[in-house]
Amino acid sequence: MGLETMTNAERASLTGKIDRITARAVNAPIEAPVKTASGEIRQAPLVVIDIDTSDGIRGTSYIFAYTPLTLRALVTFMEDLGPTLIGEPAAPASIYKECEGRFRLLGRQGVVGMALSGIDMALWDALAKAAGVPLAVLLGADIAPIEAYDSYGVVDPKRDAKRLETTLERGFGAIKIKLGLGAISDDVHTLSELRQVVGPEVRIMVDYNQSLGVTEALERIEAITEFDITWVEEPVPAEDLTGHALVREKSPIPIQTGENWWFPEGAANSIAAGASDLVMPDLMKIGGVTGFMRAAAMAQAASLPVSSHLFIEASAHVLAATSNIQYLEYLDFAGSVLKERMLPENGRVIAHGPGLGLDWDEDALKHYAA
Ligand code: SMN
Ligand code: MG
Repeated sequence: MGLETMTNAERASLTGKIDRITARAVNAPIEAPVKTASGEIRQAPLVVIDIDTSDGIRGTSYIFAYTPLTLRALVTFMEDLGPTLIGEPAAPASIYKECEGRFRLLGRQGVVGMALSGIDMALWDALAKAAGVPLAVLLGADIAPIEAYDSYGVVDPKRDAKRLETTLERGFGAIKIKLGLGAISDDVHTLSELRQVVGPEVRIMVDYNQSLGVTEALERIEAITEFDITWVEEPVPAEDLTGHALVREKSPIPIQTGENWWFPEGAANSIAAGASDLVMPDLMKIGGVTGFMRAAAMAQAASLPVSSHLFIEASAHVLAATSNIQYLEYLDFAGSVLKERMLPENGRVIAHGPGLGLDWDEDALKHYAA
């Protein structure tokens, strides 16, 4: 059937139309709590999204709710939004554009943006499955190993020695830890011990999770510079772009931000403000695969290396299709409810498919249902 004989709906999508959108809430266990200067994550409240299309394809994704308190809101919103999309072509860029218009007055931050990003990821999963390829291949990329860093919360190098040993055995060449919970002397002590455990070659990144003001951030950065730190992440509140830029201006260590950008517009504002040296969009806040690829293009144009945030499976696909990449953040939140956890090989991860490569363990999803 040639293009001229297709109806608009057929032309718009490889997978037919959206037949059904379902959302399931789970509280998935994680390997270890993630303690940060701005709160602690002890489990992974997730919403698993399934989109069934008229061509019999099921696209699936998940979003991370941060706290169980948002699970019901996310599921309810998706249960109300889903029926309004039934019959639309299962075409992610078109749905992205349509929902941009629909939520223009409300704005797409928070629950709305999280849900729309999850729907986008599930639609791209469906599209790649329809083409019978991993998403990275559909995005035009060759599947190659991507360097990852092992992402921790607040660490006590002595108490966590076993875990750190496993990190090194898995071949990670980089580790991220959280700082800022205690005094500057605590940051220095932690890094001094960590450097002794991992040695001089392993790269160390630190994440203050938005907990500081500009002055204190610069004081803490000065105190930790001796430990050869690869980046300082979100030293000040995410939305304080001026504050990020002021720290960046004086910091001898590169500043990293992006996990809290909402949609490509958030990326554009941060890049325009010169807020950071490095960027790490979060697939769930940046607008899914569609939003990530657009934000990554902006970063490349501004010569800012791109890393990912959470969502290790989908991030492996979008980073494979991004030119100026730095690291995939290895912090596995969905592994306990997947048939197979995505594991690193020699400190690298490889995207697998078809689609995003998410194969749910239905028994585990039922067991951990919220
Ligand atoms: C982080 C944020 C939210 C949940 C877990 C971890 C952290 C990171 O900011 O960069 O990993
Ligand atoms: Mg962070």
